[in-house]
Amino acid sequence: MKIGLWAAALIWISLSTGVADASSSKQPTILIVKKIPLVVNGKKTELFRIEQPDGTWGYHGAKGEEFDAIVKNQTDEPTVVHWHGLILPNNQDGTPITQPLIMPGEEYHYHFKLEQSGTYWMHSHYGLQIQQHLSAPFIISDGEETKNNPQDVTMFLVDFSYKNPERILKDLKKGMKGTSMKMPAARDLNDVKYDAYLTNYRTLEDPEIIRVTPGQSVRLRIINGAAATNFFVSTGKLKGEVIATDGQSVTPLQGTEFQVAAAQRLDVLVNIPKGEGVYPILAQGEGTNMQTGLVLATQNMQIPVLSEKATKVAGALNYAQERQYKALDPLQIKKPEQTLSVNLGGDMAKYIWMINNQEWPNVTPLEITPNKRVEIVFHNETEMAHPMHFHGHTFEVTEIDGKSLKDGPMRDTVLVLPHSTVKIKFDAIHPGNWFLHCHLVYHQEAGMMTYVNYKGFPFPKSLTGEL
Ligand SMILES: [Cu+2]
Repeated sequence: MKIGLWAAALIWISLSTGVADASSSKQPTILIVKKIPLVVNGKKTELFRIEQPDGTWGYHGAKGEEFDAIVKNQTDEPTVVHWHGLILPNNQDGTPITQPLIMPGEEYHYHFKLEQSGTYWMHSHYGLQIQQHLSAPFIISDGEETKNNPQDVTMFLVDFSYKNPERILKDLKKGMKGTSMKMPAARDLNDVKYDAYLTNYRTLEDPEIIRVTPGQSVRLRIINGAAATNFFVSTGKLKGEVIATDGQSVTPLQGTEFQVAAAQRLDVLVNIPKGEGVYPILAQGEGTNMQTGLVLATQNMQIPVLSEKATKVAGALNYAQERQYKALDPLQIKKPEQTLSVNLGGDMAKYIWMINNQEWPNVTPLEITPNKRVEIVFHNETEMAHPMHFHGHTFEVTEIDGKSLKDGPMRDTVLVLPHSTVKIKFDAIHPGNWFLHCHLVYHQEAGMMTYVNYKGFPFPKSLTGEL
């Protein structure tokens, strides 16, 4: 009897440690923020990188899983890492209004459930660090991908300058327009004259080569992580099919050239034809002849020399594609119960950018009522396009310049062209204080940022002086 109890106790102990092991065996993922040396077109430089201890760049998870990660700041600057496009509790958003900064040598623990699937990204929400690649992919699978088993290829686009970003901003404020001395043109596509564009940290001089199989399909997860550049992405000889905008499924839209504004993502399916072949996927900055990209190639193909200069200068992004996207899972039909006006203004000569005539951080938050259908009307009074990002929500693009879209795309970042009006709607079901800002980092830093406060939710401590 005694032995029996003893044995039972042993069994119970081993069972309970077993259970304890199971729950604690999944250690938090470590995401290290560090600086890495890099050679861009023959010249040494340094950029940030976010990677796991085994070198995995960014994060790959599955819908429904817990994201449990410790961000370790191994740089000599404060930072804070934002999970762009994710639905999450407000205190997990990774911004200076939702948490303290992560100081050099310190770490911060994030923990939330992955509610969505699709292509997202992470990036610094502090200063101009996004210009120096403090960013990485955040890919969430939903299990459906395996159906047709497309090969997954991430294409992370950034703009690059050897110049320090603080210097770039100073020069912009002096009216120097990047490295050239010309005065601002009436309508401007680019504030900054970049030295290169990178795809997955590489230029076209030494692009990433992805080996593909004839007859196989490839899912390009295109992430525009640029600080201040909108891109046209060309699939060249391959017919492409957009299947998601900002991680949200759309009715497949076919084409070979796709627009992707700063901070937006596009998932594009391409089919590799039978037989051997080389298929460069190129991204050209609007208003420039500069391009970047990667190369899909079958096993035995040699890679041709690719030029960083396109044959002609690209024009400006427009609404042609935006009007065609149809969300597969739009919001339920409901009249807006609250409408917010968001006027985008500024003074190009002084390089001041504003929302409703206010410059961050001197802003009155936009207040919304919980559980209401909310509409935001963006009106751009300036000569530049602004990719407007709203944190912690996905919204439906419902109207462009007075023309309504039926089942418009679901997004977290919408491009608002000069002198145009764009309407979006969403359900106010994620209480908190959520940033709303232009994703061109120099506009954001020069004032074009505010936040949305859910009525009754305490204001950010970092703004009320309590932190
Ligand atoms: Cu802007």
